[in-house]
Amino acid sequence: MDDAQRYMFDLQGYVVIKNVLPSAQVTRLKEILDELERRPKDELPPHVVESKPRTEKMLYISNIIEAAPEFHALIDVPEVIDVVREVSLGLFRLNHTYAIYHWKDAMSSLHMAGTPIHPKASYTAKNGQIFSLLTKAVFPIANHSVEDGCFAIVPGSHKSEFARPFSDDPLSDPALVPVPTEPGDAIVFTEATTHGSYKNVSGRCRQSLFYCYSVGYMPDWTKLGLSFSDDLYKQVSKSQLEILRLKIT
Ligand SMILES: O=C(O)CCC(=O)C(=O)O
Repeated sequence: MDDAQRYMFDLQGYVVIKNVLPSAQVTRLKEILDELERRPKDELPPHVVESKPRTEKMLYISNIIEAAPEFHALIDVPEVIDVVREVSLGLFRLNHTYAIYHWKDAMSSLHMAGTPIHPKASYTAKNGQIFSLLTKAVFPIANHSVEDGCFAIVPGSHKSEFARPFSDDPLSDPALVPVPTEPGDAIVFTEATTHGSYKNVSGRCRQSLFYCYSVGYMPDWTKLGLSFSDDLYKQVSKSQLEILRLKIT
């Protein structure tokens, strides 16, 4: 990270990195997401699961990385890894991945905060160093304007000393700010920050990919079926494998 990124990440809990994916790559990822959206639940590729019931507002697909080799390239986007490496003190792994489709009226509820401390998503900054137990990269693939119900965050809430006095409804929190972005950008944030989304009022489908990097010794989050298959470990490059690997030694 450069000095400005480090300052912003610590102050706000996130940074936006512009243009990390070329448009041809985004177009291809969108084609695959569109195709997956049309498939019945039981015809998804192996290891890819609709782990929350699909509603008319939202579709959540776990292990999206297993859907096609095109998703492997997002494991080690250099600008993202640069942030993740620093805020994980060099000891990190890609822990899980998923995709979310948000249709009209969809909204992601608010969750996480500096208080209470979450055992899998805490944040510390001390003596010029940052340690974030879980750090996520959001890759907007389609429609991330405020009207589309873009990602939203309460800047600084990863350091809050007081529990959030508002409900999990994003509309209830006066400190929530939208983070509109373009396909090809990345938002990298510490999971300890209170986050969710705005409401999709445009009716355009917002598509997002989430690549979630934990401290290196944290096992896969098997909740919501989030885990890597042996097949994936065989398909990725050596350096990507090093990013996926559980660092128990
Ligand atoms: O809608 C969003 O971008 C937020 C999703 C989210 O908070 C999550 O998956 O944990």
